[in-house]
Amino acid sequence: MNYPVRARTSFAADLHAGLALTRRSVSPKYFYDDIGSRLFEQICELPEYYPTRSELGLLRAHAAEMAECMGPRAQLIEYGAGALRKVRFLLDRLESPQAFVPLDISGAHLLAACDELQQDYPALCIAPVVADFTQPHDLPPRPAPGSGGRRVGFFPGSSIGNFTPEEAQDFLRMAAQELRGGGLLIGIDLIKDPAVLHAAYNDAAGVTAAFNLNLLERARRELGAEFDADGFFHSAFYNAPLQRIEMHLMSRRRQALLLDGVPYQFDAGQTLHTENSYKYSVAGFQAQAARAGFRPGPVWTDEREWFGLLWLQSPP
Ligand code: AVJ
Repeated sequence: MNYPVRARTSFAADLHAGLALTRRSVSPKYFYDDIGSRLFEQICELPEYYPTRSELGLLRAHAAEMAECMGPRAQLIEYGAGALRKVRFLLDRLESPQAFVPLDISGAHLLAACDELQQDYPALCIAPVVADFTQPHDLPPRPAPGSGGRRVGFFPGSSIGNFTPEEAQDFLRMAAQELRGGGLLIGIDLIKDPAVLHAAYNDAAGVTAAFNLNLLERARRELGAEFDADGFFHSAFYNAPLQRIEMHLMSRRRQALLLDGVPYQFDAGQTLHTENSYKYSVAGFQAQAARAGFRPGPVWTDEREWFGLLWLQSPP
């Protein structure tokens, strides 16, 4: 795709490229500047947003069984580390882990979270890697064959839901290779009543709307984008055939958004697609993981079967 302005950042470049598409879209990774990250933390506390609470409940209740799957002396890799809150449930149950290796694209946040974790786990060897885990990345060497430990992965939060089925397959293939001889514990949001999904992404307090709209506000702050503050609104709905929540920023009227002097015309009702959040069935996800080389193992779900944590074994 060709656009007339030399972009200053990948955000600028990706936003230009996404705005030039017939179906305008931008990656949800651009939600997470400081303000967006704080808004996401607030989303996790919302009464309507069940995934975080459901997953924490599963970890609280079953971390010992999950740690059992991972085995003694594990080298634990976490994909997309965030605040490192959830992994504590595993660390509390793992038998003599060799190392904890959190991967995250945001170096400052990752290192701050590691400092905090180290204070509570002084004996733990923490080896953070600043990297985009969807791209080729370095890891510390695998546990030595005689050490009795395996390399295992943790990918909580149903973050895989942001990936298209093709991207999810690429990630699972990469992980199955990287974790061969060990396995992966992964959180997925399950298919459920669309009314429950709708409420989770259209909360009454409007935090998800603010989170979505922050993407444009960020473009204004960082890139000097020009548009009417009230010209766009939050739109989130369940696309049942594609089994995903879609979030969009919808234009209220015919207007132009100006980025680096380039006018992008929006008609009334036209949208910028900002996020997909795919929902899975346990069996459907296990089948996809099997195609990537994993052997499905134990599954933990809450009573309502709204969220799942799945153990996927990766053969040597
Ligand atoms: C962080 C991708 C798991 O898809 O539910 C929450 C992000 N977007 N509310 C999700 C999100 C709107 C979240 N993930």
